[in-house]
Amino acid sequence: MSLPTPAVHLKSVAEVVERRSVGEPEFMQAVTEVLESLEPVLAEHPEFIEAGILDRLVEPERQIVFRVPWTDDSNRVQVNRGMRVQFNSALGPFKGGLRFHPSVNLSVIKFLGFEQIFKNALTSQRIGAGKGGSDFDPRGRSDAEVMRFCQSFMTELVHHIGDDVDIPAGDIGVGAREIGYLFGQYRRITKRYEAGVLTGKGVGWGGAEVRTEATGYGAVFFAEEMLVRGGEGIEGRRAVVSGSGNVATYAIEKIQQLGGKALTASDSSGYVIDEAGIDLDLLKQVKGVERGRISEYAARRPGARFVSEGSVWDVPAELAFPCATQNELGEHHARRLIENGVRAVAEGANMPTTPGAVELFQDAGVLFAPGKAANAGGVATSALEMSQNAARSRWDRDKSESRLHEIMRDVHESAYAASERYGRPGDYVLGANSAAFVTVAQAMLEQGVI
Ligand code: NDP
Ligand code: 2IT
Repeated sequence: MSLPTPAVHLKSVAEVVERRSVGEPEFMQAVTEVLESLEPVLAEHPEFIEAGILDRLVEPERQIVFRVPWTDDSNRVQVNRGMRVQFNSALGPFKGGLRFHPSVNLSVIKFLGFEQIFKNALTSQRIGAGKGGSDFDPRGRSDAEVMRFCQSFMTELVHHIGDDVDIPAGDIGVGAREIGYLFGQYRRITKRYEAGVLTGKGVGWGGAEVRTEATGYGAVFFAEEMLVRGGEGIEGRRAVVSGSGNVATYAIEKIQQLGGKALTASDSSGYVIDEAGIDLDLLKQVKGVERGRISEYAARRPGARFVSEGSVWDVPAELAFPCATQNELGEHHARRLIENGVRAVAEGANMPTTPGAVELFQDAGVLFAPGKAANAGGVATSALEMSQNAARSRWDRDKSESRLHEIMRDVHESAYAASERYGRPGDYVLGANSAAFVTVAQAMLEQGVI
């Protein structure tokens, strides 16, 4: 029997995913973007077509959806939906974050889980891929409510995770506080101090140094690598950053440490522009400690302005770091950034740039780093946390950050090398997708049809 050509094969995989993904636009978007990169890879590796690698890769190994009942501070019963999508474990146990946000549904978690396969492969850390979360909205909830929610969520999730099985971590709405409550409940139910079952733990009880900072720092390291190839750098450059959570905060910190000027931060209510450069202590206080709105930053900072209309992408800058959420940077934003002379865009968030906007950047010669490469520093440092937990050891800050830096250099190098190999040097979308795919596909091939 003759094999279909790569183009025919890719089309048939896309058709199956489309048929199975009714009502899952984010998942379809993430799959389509990857499939569009793979024709030259399949031309080189017909054995991947023969083994049905892609047919299997687009279907999660397992999906768990469950009820999360809890009582609020007024003693009213609340019910949320919890889920965990265990997407692929060819390279190691399932690994990926948990997102608590009202917009969470299966399409969002599947897109994130699918992206995670490629991201985790790029880190070379021997981790498979999963993602989970809930439509629970932590905003405005007391610590006690968040704790009860996390305990209820873990009471079901405990059956599906383990340090060799599936290792969740944070994402939107899930940080050190939530990981602490989740770990406490896991420990209580299992009667085991299985430190490596969750990452992003407090540094005093098993968390890795620099895990909190790793995603944002890593995205800036990746941007620096792209710029340095062309004899440029971060120093002296104006940068726009969206978001004001974990990733955005530490992207801003690293931009400043490298001599750049981060001018903006945002949340779902609007953005602030601060021509003097964002005051990080104030940002951390307002968003991290007080869990307030970004407008409060401008209210307390002379010279800064809060803008509720438009977006950070209206602000002229040479570097752009989307660090909030998916599809937050569309074509009209891309045009504006290009008109204003943007040189590099690195995705701290997952899939923040729409496909049309990516194309505009690439056509305009703007360096563009997709999230699965640029934000891989977070999960890579999670894997370092797992190794430290397994060895009952603890690395200091310097070692942790230099290892992160090294990993981001390697991720950049392998994405660049694959972009050259498959004919479009500097196309990091092609490079990241193809390098990661070859790694996962080879492992799946060698492990048989499962
Ligand atoms: P946080 O919850 O710490 O911060 C999220 C930020 O994005 C907040 O400023 C939030 O604003 C804003 N935001 C969230 N949803 C929306 C929305 N629908 N519209 C507008 N703004 C929104 O999350 P993280 O910083 O951890 O995550 C940010 C992005 O980075 C996500 O795409 C995540 O998947 C990705 N990522 C995170 C990693 C990590 O280690 N944490 C690793 C790799 C990627 P508001 O306060 O108003 O809700
Ligand atoms: O999207 C991501 O890579 C994360 N939210 C981090 C996952 C992890 O396991 O550290």
